[in-house]
Amino acid sequence: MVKQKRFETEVIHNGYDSMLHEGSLVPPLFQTSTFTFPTAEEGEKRFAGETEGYIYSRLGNPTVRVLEERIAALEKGEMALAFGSGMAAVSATLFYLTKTGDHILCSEGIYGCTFGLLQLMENKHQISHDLINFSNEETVRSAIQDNTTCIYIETPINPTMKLVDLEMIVQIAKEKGIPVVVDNTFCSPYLQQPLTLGCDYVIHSATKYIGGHGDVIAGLVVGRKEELSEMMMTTLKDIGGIISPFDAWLLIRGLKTLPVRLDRHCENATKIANQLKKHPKVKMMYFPGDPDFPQYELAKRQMKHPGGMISFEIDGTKEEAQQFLNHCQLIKIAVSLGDSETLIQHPATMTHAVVPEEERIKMGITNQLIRLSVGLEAWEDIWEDLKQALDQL
Ligand code: LCS
Repeated sequence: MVKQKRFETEVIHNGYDSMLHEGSLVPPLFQTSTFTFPTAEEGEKRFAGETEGYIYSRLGNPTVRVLEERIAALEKGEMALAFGSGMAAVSATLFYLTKTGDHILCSEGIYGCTFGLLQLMENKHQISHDLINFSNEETVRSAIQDNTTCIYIETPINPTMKLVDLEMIVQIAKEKGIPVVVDNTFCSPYLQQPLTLGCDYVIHSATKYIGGHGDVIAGLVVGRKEELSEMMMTTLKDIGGIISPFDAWLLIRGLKTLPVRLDRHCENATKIANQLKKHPKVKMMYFPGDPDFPQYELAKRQMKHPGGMISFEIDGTKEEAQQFLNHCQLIKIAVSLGDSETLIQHPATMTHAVVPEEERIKMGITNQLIRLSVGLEAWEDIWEDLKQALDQL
């Protein structure tokens, strides 16, 4: 068995041998929908699973395979599957783990479209869910029902940055035999590896830090071979939310610089947070690297660095929050995150607009809350832009 190298080496080399591909340094882009068989008998054998080999790109593609092997190694999982979006990965996993009559236990605070998906599953397929605060062990235990077949967690939670103690949840879940799914989008495997703590599935919107350049929409799921092989032949193959080979190729390129980029994202975010915190127009700030952050100790234990995302409440109305965004010049008003460009958005009217107001406020998403994805520009330039926009309020 080949010994795994360090993370910074694996992001560049894992899962690819140039000598098997004419010496091409970079994994080739197999931009093909189908694969030819030398004979009809060989075609029969491939469909029967008796010989190895590609059939059709919805069932597997060599460029996509490099990405899947690499991300599986980085998350310390046995196998990974790539999808055409983060939501395709979320929905394929949740539909794989549930059937009509089952129940999903979720963190109170979840990406808006995941919330929408849970509503759809409840309304159309009678798969119920509860959104609960995972900070208290007793609350978690008492929320588990006989029909709970999945615990679904974001940490840090989009956009409130609240953390969930994964070790604590895994302990309860193991006692009850319930699989734990973690959406690791905000961290990427560089900052947090939930499978090493005993979680069962990791999901990524690879659109964010893994791609890192704002030019791909994609998703990933990592877990054990037995379950992921089943997912591959059901909720991936037959629902069909596959990634395109070109997008997989872009993600392989993006991954190579993931640790270098994230180091800078985290460094910039820490410097920006230190400034934001002191500004009189900033009422509350949520950043896991801030020593006053309520879960600072958990962040230090669970995450390698605090991440590149900051949320804060301005002292003002919803209209003033929107004006503040309009005053930003260098910083772009846009959803998504993890790009080179610093992005700012208003969760109540953008990423989480689909969440009913009462539920949204319970999650901590007020009309004053702003979410900042700190980019790779000089931090002084980012801060100067934020400051001039805040000063105008
Ligand atoms: N999970 C999390 C935590 C996310 O933030 C997103 C997208 C998804 C899953 C879905 O991934 P996608 O299908 O977009 O690749 N989050 C977005 C956000 O906060 N702003 O724009 C999209």
